Amino acid sequence: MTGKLIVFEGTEGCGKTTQLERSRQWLLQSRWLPTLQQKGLIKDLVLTREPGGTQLGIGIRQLLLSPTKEPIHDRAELLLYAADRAQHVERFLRPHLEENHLVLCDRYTDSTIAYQGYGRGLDLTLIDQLNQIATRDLLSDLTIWLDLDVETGLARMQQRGKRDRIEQADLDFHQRVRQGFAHLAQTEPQRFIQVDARGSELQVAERIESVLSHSLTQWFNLASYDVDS
Ligand code: T5A
Repeated sequence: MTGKLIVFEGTEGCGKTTQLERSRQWLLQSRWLPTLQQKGLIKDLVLTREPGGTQLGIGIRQLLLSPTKEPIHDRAELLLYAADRAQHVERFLRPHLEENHLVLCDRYTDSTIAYQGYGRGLDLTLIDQLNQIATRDLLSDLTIWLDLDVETGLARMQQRGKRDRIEQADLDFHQRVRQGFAHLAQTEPQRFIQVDARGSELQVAERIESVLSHSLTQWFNLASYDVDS
């Protein structure tokens, strides 16, 4: 696999979708992407998300996030996220990574550990096994965890309007999810990087850019003067 998979994670309203788009713009404008392309290291940049990165996934996303009359059982929820991921890995992620793409993805396996594992309390070993089945061991190369207190994030979502089924869960649930991400940052500090998501969009973007520059330089063995930023 020659491309790189960069994932953005965090609790509700932490700003991942906003920052994913800002990172895309920065990679283009800072000349990181053109430089990597000129050197034949990367073919192109693509953006995607979970759930909902494929046609099948769009349907699954609807099932998962729309408020329902019949409560969705926690194990059914877990399996729906796994089904979305299996399709996404085989139909989108692997093909793009095999063709040398830089892939920016809004959520991936760590969300299942945090939400279904820490949030819902499902067995973490079972979740690891399911993630392995769904991904055939495709891990992210880098995960950027935008860490924000859950009250601020939920208030942002409230301001934006109607909240989806998972956002409607109680505050304790979201606190446990944040603890799940904190645990991942402690246990996998090379792959799972905590970024302070407080402050303005610009301030957060600059923190992310510094993490991205560091990883890209390492992966592609570049010196800073190689990139005309
Ligand atoms: N899920 C997902 C699981 O339970 N298990 C899994 O395995 C997976 C893959 C997915 C849901 O599914 C769950 C997690 C989620 O509940 P989603 O689309 O990822 O759904 O849902 P959200 O996390 O809710 O994503 P959103 O796009 O809705 O929110 P973001 O990405 O956190 O935040 P963003 O960028 O949209 O910003 C939210 C608001 O804040 C403002 C923005 O303008 C926007 O209004 N904002 C800021 N305001 C002030 N200062 C800043 N720095 C700001 N940055 C953004």
